Formats: sequence, C-alpha cells, structure tokens
Amino acid sequence: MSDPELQIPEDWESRAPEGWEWQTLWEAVETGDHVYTDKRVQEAIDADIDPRAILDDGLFPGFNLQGDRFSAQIIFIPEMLITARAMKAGLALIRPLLAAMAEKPVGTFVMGTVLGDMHDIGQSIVTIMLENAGFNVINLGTDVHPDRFIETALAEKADLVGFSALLSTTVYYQKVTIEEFEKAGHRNKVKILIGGAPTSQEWADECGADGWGKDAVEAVKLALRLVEEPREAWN
Ligand code: B12
Repeated sequence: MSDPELQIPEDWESRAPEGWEWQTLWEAVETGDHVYTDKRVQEAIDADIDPRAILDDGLFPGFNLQGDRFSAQIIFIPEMLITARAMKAGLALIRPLLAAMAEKPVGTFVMGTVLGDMHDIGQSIVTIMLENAGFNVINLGTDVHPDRFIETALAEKADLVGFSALLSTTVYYQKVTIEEFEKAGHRNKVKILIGGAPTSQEWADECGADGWGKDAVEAVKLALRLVEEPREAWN
C-alpha cells in the first residue's frame, strides 16, 4: 500500500500572518510530539490566528495523514495513540478560546462516546464547536455506559444528549442507549443526536435518534435547531 500524502488545506496561507508556517506543527502532530504541538499552538494563539484556523490548518493535516496511514495499516495503535495525544494537547489550548467567543448560554448538552468505544477526537471537536455556539457541554469521555448518560442528563436537566461511535461494532450502543432512555421514562425530555464516521441519517432513523450530524458544523446546526423544539420538562 502506498504511503498517503499530506493534504494541505486550500487557502491555508491566507488564514495566518505573513511569514507564518505550519510545517513544524504538522510534523509535531504527525510524529506525536505533544510538547512541541503545545508550544506551536500557543505561538499561533499568541500570533492572533483564529482558533478555527489553528484546528483546520494547523492540527488536522498532520492528524489526518497519520489517520490515513492507520487505516492503510502502515502504522498501528501505538503510533496513532501518540498522534491522538498530540492532537488533544492542541485541542485543549484552543477549547477555552472558542468557548469564550460564545455570546449567550443556549442549552445544556451531554456528550460522550458509547460503551466499548475509545475514540474521542471527533466528539471533542464537536464539543468545542458546541461550546463556541454557546452550549454548556458536559463531556463524559469515552466508553460511556447508558446508565451514566441517563444519570447525567437527569442531574444536569440536559436539553440535548449526543452519542459518538466510530466502530461498526459500537454503533449498536447508540440504539441501546436510546432504548434505555425510553425504559427510564426520559426519552421525551431530551433531544438525541448521534454521530461518528460509520453512522448515517438512515441509522439515526433506525435507532430513533432525533438527528444525525455528519461533522461538527452539521452537529452545531442541528443542535441549535433541536434545542428550540418542544420537550417534556424534567421534574
Ligand atoms: C485515531 C483512531 C484511533 C485511536 C483513537 C484515539 C482517540 N483518542 O480517539 C486509537 C489508536 C486508540 C484507535 C483504536 C482502535 N481503532 Co481506530 N481509528 C482512528 C482513526 C485513525 C481516526 C478517528 C478520528 O479521530 N477521526 C477524526 C474525527 C475528527 O472524525 P470523527 O470521529 O468521524 O468525528 C467527526 C464526525 O464523525 C462527527 N461526529 C463525531 N462524533 C459525533 C457525535 C455527535 C453527537 C455528532 C452529532 C457528530 C459527531 O463530527 C466529528 C468532527 O467533524 C480512524 C480512521 C480514520 N482515518 O478515520 C480509525 C478507525 C475508526 N479505527 C478503527 C479500528 C478498527 C480501531 C480498533 C478496533 C483497532 C484495533 N485493532 O484494536 C481500536 C478500537 C479501540 C476501541 N475499543 O475503541 C477502524 C474502525 C472500522 C470500523 N468501521 O469499525 C477505523 C475506521 C480505521 C480503519 N479503517 O480500520 N483508533
């Protein structure tokens, strides 16, 4: 299998100050150097680069390159994990900046990756974008048992909940978790969104979700629409 190539985002040069270069950050994420990723992202923040450009133009190219290699079985779990760690170091720095750009509280969103699934980069990005849109997001992390989603939604009087799944074996738990909300008598008190690479609108319909988001942009649009729709009140 041929080694995938770095995909440089279109127009990336116009979104950074003159003389700026991303190459070293791409390489830091690619090689999983989380210390240098942290340093370079902080420098980009200090140079007043839009945090969304730091994500799209600075962090993603190196991450996606390794992701494609992982899918092609050119690299394996240890290498992918250290790249994910570097990516998360960068995300941690831009998250508060994007959240601070939000204007008003829009609603409470409980987010997590379903039982058995350890993938959290995508749902972390959706979380950051939701916070940027004004949602208060409680992120439960990965491998989240349905009971924990329900307990948290109840405790926080959540408006929306979101289930991420990246494996064709774990998407099943999106359906199970929705069924558990039904059994607990809470299904009509929240709007439920699902997402993750193997999911689709058809799957969302089949599992009884209120919506499916292809990516973080779609997820935010959907959440902003659903939060306006009527729901039963939490007691
Ligand atoms: C990184 C990665 C890992 C890392 C995860 C680290 C981490 N902290 O997340 C590690 C190395 C741990 C890993 C492990 C495994 N992985 Co993996 N992994 C990936 C990889 C390379 C990238 C996933 C990713 O982060 N994508 C980037 C994000 C931004 O995209 P995303 O998650 O789709 O999210 C976007 C949308 O889907 C949406 N979205 C996501 N969540 C939500 C939620 C809501 C509510 C909404 C509305 C929207 C939404 O918005 C996001 C932003 O735009 C993919 C392959 C690839 N190139 O995609 C394989 C991949 C997902 N992994 C795969 C496999 C098989 C595994 C393992 C089983 C490997 C093994 N043999 O053990 C284990 C499983 C461990 C487990 N139990 O979970 C397969 C899955 C195949 C399948 N269909 O089942 C893939 C597709 C690779 C492949 N082609 O074989 N993996």
